[in-house]
Amino acid sequence: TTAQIGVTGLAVMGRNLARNFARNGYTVALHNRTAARTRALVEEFGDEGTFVPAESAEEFVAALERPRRLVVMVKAGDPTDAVIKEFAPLLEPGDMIIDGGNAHFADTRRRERELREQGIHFVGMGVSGGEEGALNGPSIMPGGPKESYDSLGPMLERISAKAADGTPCVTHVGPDGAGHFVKMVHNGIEYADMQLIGEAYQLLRDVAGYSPDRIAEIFRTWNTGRLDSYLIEITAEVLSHVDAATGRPFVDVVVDQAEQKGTGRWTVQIALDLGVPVSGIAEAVFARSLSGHAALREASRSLAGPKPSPLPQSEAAAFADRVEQALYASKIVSYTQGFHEIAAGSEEYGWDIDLGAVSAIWRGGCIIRAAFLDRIRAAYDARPDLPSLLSDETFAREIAEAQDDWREVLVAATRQGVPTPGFAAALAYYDALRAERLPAALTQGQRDFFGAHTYRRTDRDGSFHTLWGGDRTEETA
Ligand code: NBP
Repeated sequence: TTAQIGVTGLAVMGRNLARNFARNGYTVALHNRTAARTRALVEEFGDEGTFVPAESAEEFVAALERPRRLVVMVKAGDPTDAVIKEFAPLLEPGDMIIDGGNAHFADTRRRERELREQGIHFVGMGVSGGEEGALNGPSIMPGGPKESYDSLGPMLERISAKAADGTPCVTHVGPDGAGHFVKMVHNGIEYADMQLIGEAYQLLRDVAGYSPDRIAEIFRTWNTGRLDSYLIEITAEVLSHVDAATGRPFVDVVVDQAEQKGTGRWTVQIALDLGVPVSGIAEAVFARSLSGHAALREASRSLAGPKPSPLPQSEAAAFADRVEQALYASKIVSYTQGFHEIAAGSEEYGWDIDLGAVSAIWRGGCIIRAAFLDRIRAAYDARPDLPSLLSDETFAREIAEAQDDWREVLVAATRQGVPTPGFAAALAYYDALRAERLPAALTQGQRDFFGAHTYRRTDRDGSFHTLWGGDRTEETA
């Protein structure tokens, strides 16, 4: 039997992706460094479709129809290079290596360049949706040579998630590292979404004085409105879960130190390199790292703060409505920042990424899937050169309607000492963009004072320097 596609790396993601291909009628070659995993897959799920298990790399490659489509689902980093090194010599021009791991896009660019010399098409493919998505339909973000998408695309469209309107959640994102870049920013936005939800929860708990169970109900209600999304839905599930061992709310027995695997951090690192302000995403990454500094937090516990004073219950419901406004407005800002980063990456690397298409493929399958993404797509469809999501009339109007509540929520948070770095960073970004004048003018003056770095004037062209140490006359630089 010849297989239409092969998957090497059969841990949770690879195994489920292989099953997804097989369930959709494709013959799937299977390979894993440790052959026991390959055998286990066939034993457990062999009846789901047609699998061709292979023990050696040679056997695996020989099982694939040409041009070969070889999906790599191993741990990102050195293992990916090891696998490429093992398989590339066995492949022929026109064959494809499809890396579905969470690779750094710079690694993908390097690998694509190296393999291109050999005529091998390297497709860096972002996959989102976790193990459940891999099995039942993920959101897929493939990059690499456009021609590889001609034969690979239809297969990915079959196995991908479908948006509510039936469109497959996959598109050719752009050349070389474009797919992994977009997956990276997806994860950065996911961090921000989760942080904002976390802050909303904490405010409802500490300021509104609600129990986790009551907050779960509020999230369920929100999930029927404009915040309708996978993350809001699972938040309600987690908050209403009761720990079997203690009978307490599950959220109260979990250690409050958040972990991370690195894609959020990359989003911020790359944003710094590109000079894109992603302050909301950065605060989300920092909030996770702060939570993990156990000793520092322990040592800081006695620092002064306001006395806890939850609102009278008669005011709690109105406050919850305000939190919804703050959450929604902050979410618009996070996505504005994330899409700005994608636009900047696309510009820097010449990827020509269609931002509307990116929002469209995030509507289903992935962790940030949400009704909201339809609106973003509509905004970019209406105006592909939209300089910022905040310049879209609908989003601008919604924020205008939310902003009083957003500010009130931050006032309450500040007064009661509830940390809300995500809400606050989002509002500061919004206000900075709105500002007629920024203190950056003063910064320029300081820089010119201590370093003769020069400044520009509002009333004339050119660069200027003031003789600060002398008679303070101005000269043209
Ligand atoms: P892991 O990231 O845990 O990787 C385990 C797999 O890598 C096994 O098949 C293992 O083979 C193989 N492997 C390693 Br480790 N080193 C190898 C080497 N030197 N040569 C060959 N194979 C090697 O698996 P996962 O959680 O299924 O994730 C797979 C990829 O998908 C990762 O890049 C991950 O970042 C990405 N991803 C994961 C999720 C998720 O929700 N988990 C979501 C989206 C993307 P062995 O069996 O012989 O040890």
